[in-house]
Amino acid sequence: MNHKDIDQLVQSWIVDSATRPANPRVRQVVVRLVGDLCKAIEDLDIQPSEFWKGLEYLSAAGAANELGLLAPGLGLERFLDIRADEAEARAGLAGGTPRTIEGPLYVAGAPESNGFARLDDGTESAEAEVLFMQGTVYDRQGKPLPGAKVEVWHANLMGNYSFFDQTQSHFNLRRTIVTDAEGRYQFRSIMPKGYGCPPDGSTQRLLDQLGRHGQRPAHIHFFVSADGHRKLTTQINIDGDEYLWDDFAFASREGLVPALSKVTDAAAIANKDLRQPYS
Ligand code: MBD
Ligand code: FE
Repeated sequence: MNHKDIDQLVQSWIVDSATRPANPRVRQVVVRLVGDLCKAIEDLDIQPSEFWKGLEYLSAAGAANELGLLAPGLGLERFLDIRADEAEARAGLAGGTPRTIEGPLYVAGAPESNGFARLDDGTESAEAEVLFMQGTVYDRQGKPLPGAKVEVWHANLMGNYSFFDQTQSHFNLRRTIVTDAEGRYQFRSIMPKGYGCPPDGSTQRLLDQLGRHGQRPAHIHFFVSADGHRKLTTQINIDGDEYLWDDFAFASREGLVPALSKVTDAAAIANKDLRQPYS
């Protein structure tokens, strides 16, 4: 069947047969998606057995709560960000720290503190490298922004996130830091390891069929928000990670790989108050 006939068929089924008030936006989106799916079935000669296999796949992915992992793995979440960048550029609002994807592992309600927080609960201190990070939140005019909320979350040494990994304490490696009078935040944590999709999960099963891995480089997530300002969703990547520019979720961007400085000298560590590093 040609595409025009498919469009007519879908129109007759979904639009013309409506006898009750409809949600126009939902109808518009559904008509488009069903039409596109029928065209793909036609063009690719998708067999009924393949169609049902696809439905079973999506059901299993949903039942395992993996749709939020599948979306970034297929580049869909990154695509939303590309569009958001384009919209900002059109509005003349480009600039500042680049955005990147949120991913499926944020949890609201992390403990809040002013200026500084320690993120880790200490359970991996024996094996982990200590990590300090500091920064300043600026408004669009480049003025430091006191009282901004910096929400931070990242994985542990196993690449796992608290709550999703029930072996971790609640809100381990998750904090909200309110910027100080100079717009600054700082935190102490552990150097995270990269995340890998559950090896037997739905997302990895599909990635295997595509010949792709399911790894992310080590990274730290941020929401930055303040009244009267747009919210920034972003991440930083840890430089040197083997997956730095080979992220299964396509979240790596220029400008989101900060310079690291490694402090190994015991005396320097002992003498330096790493919580007050501003000059
Ligand atoms: C993650 O930790 C993540 O940040 C994304 C985007 C997808 C899967 C796991
Ligand atoms: Fe993550």
